[in-house]
Amino acid sequence: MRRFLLVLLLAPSCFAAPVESTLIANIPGRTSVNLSGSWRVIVDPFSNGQSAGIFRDEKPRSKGDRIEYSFDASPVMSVPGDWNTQRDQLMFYEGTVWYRRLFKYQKRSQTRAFIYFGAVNYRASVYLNGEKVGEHEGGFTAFNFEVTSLLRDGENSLVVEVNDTRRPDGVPAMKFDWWNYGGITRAVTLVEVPAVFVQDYWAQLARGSQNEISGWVQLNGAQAGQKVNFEIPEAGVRQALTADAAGRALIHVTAKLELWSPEHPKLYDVMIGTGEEKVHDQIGFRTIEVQGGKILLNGKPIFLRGISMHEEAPFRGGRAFSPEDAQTLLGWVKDLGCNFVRFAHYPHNENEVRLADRIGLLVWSEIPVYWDIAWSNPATLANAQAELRDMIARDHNRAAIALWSLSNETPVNPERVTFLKQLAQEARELDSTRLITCAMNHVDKTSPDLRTLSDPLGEVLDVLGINEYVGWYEGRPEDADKIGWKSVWSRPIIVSEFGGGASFGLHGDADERWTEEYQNNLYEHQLKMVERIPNLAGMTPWVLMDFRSPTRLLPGIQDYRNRKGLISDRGQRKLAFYRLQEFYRNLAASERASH
Ligand code: GCB
Repeated sequence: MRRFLLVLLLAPSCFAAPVESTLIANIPGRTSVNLSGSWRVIVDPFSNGQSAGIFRDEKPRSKGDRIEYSFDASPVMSVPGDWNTQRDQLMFYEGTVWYRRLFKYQKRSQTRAFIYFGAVNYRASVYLNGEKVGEHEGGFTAFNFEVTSLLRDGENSLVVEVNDTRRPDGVPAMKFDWWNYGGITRAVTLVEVPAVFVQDYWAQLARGSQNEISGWVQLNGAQAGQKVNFEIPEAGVRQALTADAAGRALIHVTAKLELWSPEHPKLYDVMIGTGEEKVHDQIGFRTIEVQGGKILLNGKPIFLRGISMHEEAPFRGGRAFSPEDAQTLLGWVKDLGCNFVRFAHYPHNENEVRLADRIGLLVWSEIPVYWDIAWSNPATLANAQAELRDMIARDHNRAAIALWSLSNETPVNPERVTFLKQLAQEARELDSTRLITCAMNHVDKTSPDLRTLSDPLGEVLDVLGINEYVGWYEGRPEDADKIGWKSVWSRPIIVSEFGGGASFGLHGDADERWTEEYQNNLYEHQLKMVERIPNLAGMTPWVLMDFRSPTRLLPGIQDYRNRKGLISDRGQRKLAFYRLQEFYRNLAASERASH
């Protein structure tokens, strides 16, 4: 009894211990059945479906049977896709929606099957043929469950209960400046693998080296001694590896490689295979490190010409998920003259990250530890740890990813510092090759014209992100001319946000809020100020495109949209777009001239 009590008392810290990711890497490179398309949905505002047994997906067997739901008689919705923008009535809806997809399957011996979800916002409970398969919390990370033994020959019913109610212990919690798009927002896939399969792998340059690839392959279902091949044919790499009892085989190989960079986004075809399976991926190799106040890419200082963006679809609105959405959004980023993009404020879909790899954009990827969350709650920490782990697990082979960001604009208090320090340590344990950052917004106003960054969090970060809104939330754009900046940490700084709102097509004087001229003038003054920040290594102004937010209430101007976009949600470019474009193009030209 005593021992039991002790276990209970210790439970919170046990709960917070990191757990290995179970994600299957590289879904695009696997044999799979796409379960996207039309799903039947039942909107369940009072979450009555559990007691009604909706997950069983039953039909009355006789005319006297009482079954108070019917998927067959319910309307359909597209998956992937949020529910808010698929039905007018659901624009402001937060709650439960049940989804069902029927699919045919033919079982084969020696084949295992997993259901993989790109993302479901925010909680998902998954059932196959009436049996519970698993649960997941967190709206922007992928997850998978093995369903081999639950699959039937013939028709199968996959039911997902989705709930996007905001929660005080959630990540993010109760308040955030973006739309709480609910639903199965990324693709659903039935992945087929052999009994022993390549679950994950890691192949990147060892920290500080330009020719040593180090990493591992993680097999699932393997015995010690299982052979795995690791090949990069174009670089002449061919290694036969042997897995240990945990199914892990270590990669360590030297090769002469063309290094990946935004100007030369070289990707190699990499093959990882056992006798039964060959997994192909396209991987780039580069180093990213910090030296004093500089960020070095492949050993040379780089200035990160960036922009922040949400994962919101241009033109049609709603969550972006498709390769076409990614093409449009990142096409604009490229056109702006960027070599860098901040995926705010949560891990974006894999199409975006893979496209960044192909077209040469370095990426800041972030977990939604945003504003205030329950810093002292062990369950919240465990959830943030899981989101961090799964963000890293999905994208750790992408050369584009330069920075993992742990948080955005969090209040300075001891519980928050403890929480984020723990995440920083874990991020480093999970990935020693990338830089760790946070977007911070607390500065000491030592004198009216001097801002000092002294947030204690700075101590554990490689790169300091600063969000500042001089000229918008604070004073007038001209105030930027006299403001100087200091940091107590001699680390590279990225101005991770600055900006101001403008309604596309609204013109007026430069001192008239909401006009394109005001926004343009703000960029004019901000660009001069940020250049004076010591150790400035890059910037990602706020924000590429106008986006929906429930906190933006001004009729006629905002209409529930944050208007700080350089481009409207209809794709129209505002004056400030051209101002920043000119600034970035000049910067790039002078860098080329000095090389
Ligand atoms: C911020 C937040 C961002 C908001 C932005 C704004 O500081 O990081 O999520 O959308 O300001 O527009 O106020």
